[in-house]
Amino acid sequence: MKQPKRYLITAALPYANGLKHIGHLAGAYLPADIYVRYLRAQKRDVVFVCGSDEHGTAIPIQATKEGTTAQAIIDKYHPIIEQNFNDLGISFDIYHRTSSPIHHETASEFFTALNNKGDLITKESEQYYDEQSQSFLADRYIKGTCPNCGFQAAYGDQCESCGKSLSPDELINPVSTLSGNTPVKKLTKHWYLPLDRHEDFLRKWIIEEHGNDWRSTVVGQCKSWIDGGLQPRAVTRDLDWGVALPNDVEDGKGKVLYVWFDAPIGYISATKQWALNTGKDWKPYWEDQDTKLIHFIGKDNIVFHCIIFPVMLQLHGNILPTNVPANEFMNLEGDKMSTSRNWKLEMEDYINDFIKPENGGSQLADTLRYYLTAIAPESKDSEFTWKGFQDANNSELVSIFGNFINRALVLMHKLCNGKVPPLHNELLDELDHATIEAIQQSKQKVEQLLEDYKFRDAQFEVINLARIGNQYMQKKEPWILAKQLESNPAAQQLINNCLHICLQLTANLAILSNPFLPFTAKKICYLLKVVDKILDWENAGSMKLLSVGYSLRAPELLFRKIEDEEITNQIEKLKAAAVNKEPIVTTINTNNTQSAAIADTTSVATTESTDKSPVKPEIVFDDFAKIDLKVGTIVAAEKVEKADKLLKLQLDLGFETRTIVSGIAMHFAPADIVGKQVTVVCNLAPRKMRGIESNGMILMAEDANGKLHFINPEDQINPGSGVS
Ligand code: B3M
Ligand code: ZN
Repeated sequence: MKQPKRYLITAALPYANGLKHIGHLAGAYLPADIYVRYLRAQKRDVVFVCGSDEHGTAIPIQATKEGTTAQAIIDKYHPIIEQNFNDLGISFDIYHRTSSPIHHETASEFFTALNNKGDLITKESEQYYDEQSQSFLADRYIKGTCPNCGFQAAYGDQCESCGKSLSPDELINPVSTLSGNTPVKKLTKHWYLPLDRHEDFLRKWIIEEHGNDWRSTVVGQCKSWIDGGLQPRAVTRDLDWGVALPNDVEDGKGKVLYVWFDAPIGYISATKQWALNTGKDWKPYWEDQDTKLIHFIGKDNIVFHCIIFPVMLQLHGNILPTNVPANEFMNLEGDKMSTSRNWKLEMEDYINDFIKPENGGSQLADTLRYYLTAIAPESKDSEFTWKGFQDANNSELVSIFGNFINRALVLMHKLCNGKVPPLHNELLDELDHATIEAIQQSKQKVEQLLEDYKFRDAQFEVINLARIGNQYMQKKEPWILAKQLESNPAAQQLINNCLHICLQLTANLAILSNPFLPFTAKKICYLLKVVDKILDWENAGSMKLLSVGYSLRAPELLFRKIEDEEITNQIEKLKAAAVNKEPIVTTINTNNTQSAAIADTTSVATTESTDKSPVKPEIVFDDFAKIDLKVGTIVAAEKVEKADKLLKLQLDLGFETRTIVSGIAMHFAPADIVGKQVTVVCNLAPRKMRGIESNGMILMAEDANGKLHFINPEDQINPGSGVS
């Protein structure tokens, strides 16, 4: 196979609107990093770019939630995310920002180039406009009733209750989240990328050229997009946050590029910045056909990387991606990972709980890398469980990989004077030969799997070599041979052979594991007293990595055991932090408009976030007065089938008894709460949960550990009494 001249590897640019979780890590960054580390070890010319995606409505929306500005949000999250990646060994050559001037310039020029060539079309259309805040409303700023399921707080682009994608026009009773008013329709002009013009090109390029070498999940998704007929796609927005349209564009004032137009261009601007930093030329990476461009992403980004961006690249005269090895999703303990429901493990949390020096140090970064790769969702969704994490660590990394290397070093110190023993070729038996052969063949196997983006299988081959080493040592039993030394001095030669092979195998493990477990590989080099240069891929398979007579360091444990208690704590923490799906009342505050209280299922304060102000933004009395609070008595409670977290309650409100579904099942047994009084939000819009209509919400206090407590009148009072 002919090698390309250079590689450009990208990993999806994470939105700088919050911390990222291990689903993100497993989806894009970790496989990309493994691939890049492998290419670097191969001495290939490779650049690995990534950075924060700092535009789109996600950023100002988060700013509203945190009561601050969009700029403050990106300035807060960009460095944290970058540091988190670094702590987990993700080795970008540059972690850039789309808010940088070089990116704004690059994206703006890209737009101009396409626009001037007639590759974009313009259309006028009526869009929702908020007269009070005098702005057009992005999809996320409009809420209304979902036409599909009746959920009353669906967004203009998606219903979070039934998952259906929507357009703002489909919402029943749309409301602007900026003012709480009904928006009006107003004419506006936008620029579109006419994807329909490029169907033939896409079909040929994806289905014919790459139908066999790209993942079937990726090709399948593209095919269904193309078969469904491609539509012109708007690439501009009426928004005040993003890359402004160039000044000379007629009617472009007040408009910005759609975030999905500018974000992938972020790969190009990041490459430019990298080139500036290193004195290199960025152009061949995006213009020379002999560059292999690989986008690592999660499956929700496929259409952007396989259809929209390639069309843009093609029109702009850039190279196209060689492959887009998108991953499916990783679930967590039986449920989809979700930021809004706080059902996730953030990189930051893992780092604090496991990687901080007092908790285990960088080796524990490798443990996470190992487990995430072992369960990588390469062809279908997979599942992270804490038990699985513990097992992978304890029974594979500790018992197989770490144990083998540790025993090899201990025995070498004990039986060979702390030096690499010689190999007595004439005494090698079948098992020795088979083991040497396994070492030599591992390189080829791991290499082929990595070239095919099969990271899960590739890592399996590495651990398998350690397993072979373990079995080999177990069969050779050098410690038994040692006991025979007095009666049979020739036994020393057999001991030498065994440990020589085990030590060469150890050095090979360092090379082969390096892309996956970089901290471990480094530590093995330290123990073997060899320089990192040994990790060059071409050295894999060699039986001459350690010279005879070379003295090695005393062993140190590579991995520590993960205790049951740590696992139980993590599971408890996860459950305590999870947000039930019940609507809660949040206040959305905007700079120049009056606040409006609206039901929101996503903007929920989590028990753990330390980054929020202790008090929500100020509201006026009228806002508070809209909420009808009454005391209710729980007269019946039962579990909701197939929903761990939900209880179905009957609340006596004096004037009526009504059903409320509440996410408190993890905290209270139904029998224990019947008869108790609670405060009820009575005028919250009804909402269906698991097929049961919930008519209101009960209020509870939540302590720092996520435990819920009743807040009720000191003495029983008449149900239906007002709370104010
Ligand atoms: N920020 C979406 C995401 O994080 C988006 C990726 C951009 S890649 C150019 O899923
Ligand atoms: Zn719906």
